[in-house]
Amino acid sequence: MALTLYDCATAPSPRRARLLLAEKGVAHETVAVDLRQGEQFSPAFRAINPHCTVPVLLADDGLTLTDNASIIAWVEARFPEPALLGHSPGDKAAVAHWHSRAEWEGLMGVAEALRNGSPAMANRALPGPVDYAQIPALAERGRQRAQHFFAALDAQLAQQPFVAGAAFSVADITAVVAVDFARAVKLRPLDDGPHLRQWRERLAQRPAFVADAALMAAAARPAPAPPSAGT
Ligand SMILES: N[C@@H](CCC(=O)N[C@@H](CS)C(=O)NCC(=O)O)C(=O)O
Repeated sequence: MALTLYDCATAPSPRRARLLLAEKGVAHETVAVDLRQGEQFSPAFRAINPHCTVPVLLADDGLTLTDNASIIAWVEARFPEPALLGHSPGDKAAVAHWHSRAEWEGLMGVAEALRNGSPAMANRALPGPVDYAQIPALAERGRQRAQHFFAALDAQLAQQPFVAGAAFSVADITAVVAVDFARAVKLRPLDDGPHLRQWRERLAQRPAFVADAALMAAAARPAPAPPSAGT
């Protein structure tokens, strides 16, 4: 089965799907969607995902998954090992709890702060095909929610090596995406969280994260200048 991930190397949500596929070792093609140029609103992309967001995962049998929730559920069912949603009932519950918090308090807190505070996101307070006006008070509330989550995460990581227990899971993926995304609103959770910092350093050594860091660094580099005549 051939899979295609619609991705954007500079955005947090598709990074979750990218890390999931890399941790599972699932081969796939990648199509880059340039969110800064508004490619998500093009007729061609709307035909794939009318919600105008990435990630999207397509399979050549016609399966189209247009958000992380469905991508995670399908990838775990189709490629069960390594299990990233937990093995035992207790593990699954712990992963569900921390994954939901990482998404809702961490990632959404940072997104709320950025999307309601950045002049570049005026009228784009929520992703998707509908424009929503910013609510400036949500920018500060989002920062507070994210900060409280990062403090809780640091306390959690003082007890165990990974966010939801002894094993790496999707909770680690979403939590680390939130931690790294916090830079966008000038939060530095690693400075105040020694356990968070050690966990982040351990994750950085995983092959999936090494590859991902290289990809993001390449995306952040300015495009090389075209060769000038005579050189
Ligand atoms: N619920 C979606 C959210 C996806 C999402 O918000 N993606 C952002 C990138 S981080 C996007 O596509 N934004 C397009 C826009 O802002 O117009 C998921 O997690 O899959």
